[in-house]
Amino acid sequence: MNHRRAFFTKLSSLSAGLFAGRSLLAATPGSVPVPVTTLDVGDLPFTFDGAVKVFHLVAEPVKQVIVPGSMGRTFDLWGFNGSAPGPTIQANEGDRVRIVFDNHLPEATGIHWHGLELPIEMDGVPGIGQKPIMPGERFVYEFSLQQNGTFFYHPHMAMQEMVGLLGGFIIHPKIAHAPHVDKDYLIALQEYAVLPNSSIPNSMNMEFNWLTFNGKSGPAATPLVIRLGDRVRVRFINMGMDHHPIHLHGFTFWETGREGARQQESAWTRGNTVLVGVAQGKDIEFVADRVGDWMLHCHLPHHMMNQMASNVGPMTRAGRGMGAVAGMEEGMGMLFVC
Ligand SMILES: [Cu+2]
Repeated sequence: MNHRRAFFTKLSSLSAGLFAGRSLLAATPGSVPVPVTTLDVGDLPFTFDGAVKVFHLVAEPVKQVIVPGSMGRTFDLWGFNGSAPGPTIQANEGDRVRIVFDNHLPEATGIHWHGLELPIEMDGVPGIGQKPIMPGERFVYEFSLQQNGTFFYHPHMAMQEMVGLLGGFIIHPKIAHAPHVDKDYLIALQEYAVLPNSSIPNSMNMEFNWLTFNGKSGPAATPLVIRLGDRVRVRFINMGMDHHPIHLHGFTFWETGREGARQQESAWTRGNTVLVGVAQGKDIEFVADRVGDWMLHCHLPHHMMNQMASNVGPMTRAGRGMGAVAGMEEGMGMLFVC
């Protein structure tokens, strides 16, 4: 059995009655968009002030369990509202949103709404549209949403993104895109440079040895559980140092959207690997027409093996080499022990 700590998440396609046989182009005009699910993270709650949706976002140090258990890892990151990535903001095209932001970080920041068309004062770039938000300070963002699509939020201060500060921002269209999807998921891709005897990311490193899907690495990422016959959309967002070729086993998908825009159907492309570039979002859709536990993973070799940078050990090398959570002393240069 291969005990390599491969990064992956499983996509379980479960049999549940008859396969409906939906065609790819079957549309449901006027249907309401299904909510987006961000497994292992959840949504940022909101209240109403009149017609304004009010969210409360807090940037703060967090302890993020990347892989639980005695062989697992917990990282000291910066996140939002208790997790890294932060909770997903979901709203509708045409909404007015107010985001009350509190900076509980030990340094100044500003929150950028990546891809949103809004006034310069709301763009979240300290020193240009607004003053830096100092530790302990509050800043209130408020703007109207005139687009729909897959967006995200992150600080616009050097390297704060590389220690966890990212969150999804989904704007639903007034009428669901056709064809209707049964499941809609968001997966936030983040990567960290954390050596075996540390819990703090080195944001200046150029070798990022941990990749996370919604803050978890394999085998801890929660599977996407899908019924046989479901049409599924998966949205990826990437805020890291690498572009991630995300590969899906067993299915051929359509790439239907990219950051901030649904593509016209004539521009959709067919494939099984979607390259999610830095600062990009990509939407894919497919029909789950066969059962199984299907892999969904980044295909960069280092990103299939967490903590690849300085150790490959007994988990992959028949009892020799270094365990995935041992010290640096035992591990350097053990790649070709066999
Ligand atoms: Cu990758």
